[in-house]
Amino acid sequence: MLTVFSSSHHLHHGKELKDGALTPSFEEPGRADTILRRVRAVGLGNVIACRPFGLAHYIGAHSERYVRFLSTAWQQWSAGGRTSDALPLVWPVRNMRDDIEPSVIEGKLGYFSMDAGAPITAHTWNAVAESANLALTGAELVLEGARSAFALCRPPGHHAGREYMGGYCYLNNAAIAASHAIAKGARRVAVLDVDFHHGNGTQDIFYERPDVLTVSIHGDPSVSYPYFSGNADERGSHAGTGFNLNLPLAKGTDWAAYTQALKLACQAVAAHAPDLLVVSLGVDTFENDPISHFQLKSDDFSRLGDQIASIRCPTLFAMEGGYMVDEIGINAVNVLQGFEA
Ligand code: SP5
Ligand code: ZN
Repeated sequence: MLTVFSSSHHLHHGKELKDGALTPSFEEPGRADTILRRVRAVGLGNVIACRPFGLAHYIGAHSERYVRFLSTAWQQWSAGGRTSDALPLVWPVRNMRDDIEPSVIEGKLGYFSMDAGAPITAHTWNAVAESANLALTGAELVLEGARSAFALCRPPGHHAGREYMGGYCYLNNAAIAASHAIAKGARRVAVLDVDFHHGNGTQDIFYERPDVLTVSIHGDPSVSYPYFSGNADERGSHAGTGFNLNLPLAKGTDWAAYTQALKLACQAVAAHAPDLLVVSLGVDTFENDPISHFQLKSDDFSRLGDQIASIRCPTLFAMEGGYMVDEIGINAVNVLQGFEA
């Protein structure tokens, strides 16, 4: 399997609030570097650079005004001389005006975010755009006939909605890849999200569409981030009704319980008969993940890859979360090797 990688991800490492203190984000450069080392160590296949894409390729999955905000946010934030990370501090909630985009950056940050977990630094946009380009490149490789490809995306994407960032995510790499596949002639696409956290952004982007099936297995939102999305009764709306499947699981879920949900997920994907499957590959389901609460072991990730392969569909893996950096390479690549075995 080819891996698509860019060292541009080093341009981004922001800060997040942890127990009330601003500290370096769990979503850090060592994550992608560790995975790349493992890809090379096991000889998964060649590592290639991404093809050139531009802003127009991000619109569709996202709105034009959101892409404009993201690509210019640092410039506006730093114009007055600020050098610290740009972070939102106010959001439109129930009964407030969410239909008027504020004209100043302090307002825009809240308008286009779901939380304060997506810090914008001086070169964040470069890393974000390149991460999406990795997924776009991977999608093209699979559409051109490869059985599978691995987009080693960083920053991740699945919490980013049509018009918002959050949860370490800015552009939704998997959704951008899925949209590109449809634009290139795919009739149906499925996104299977196995990150510990609900793929709320991907759900948001395709919620009213029947051509892109979205399936997510994740920690029950009553006790797990992102809290406000990911319940089983969110099934899609309008023409998309029945084309979103959420499989929330309890804290402490181990492989025995996980594999049952995964079976249902794979059945739903297979029934959709997609021309392309995009896997949002988070390995924060690992037992030692510092911010998540499932109990998968490193060997379970090989089984996960094997089960995904049994769908028998051209598959793009796009990297999402996973914060136990020491073992992120083993766990992520175990999925890919399990898929190929
Ligand atoms: C892509 C992805 O996996 N995003 C996850 C975003 C999670 N954001 C909430 C993090 C909460 C961290 N709490 C730290 C507790 C440490 N004891
Ligand atoms: Zn996650």
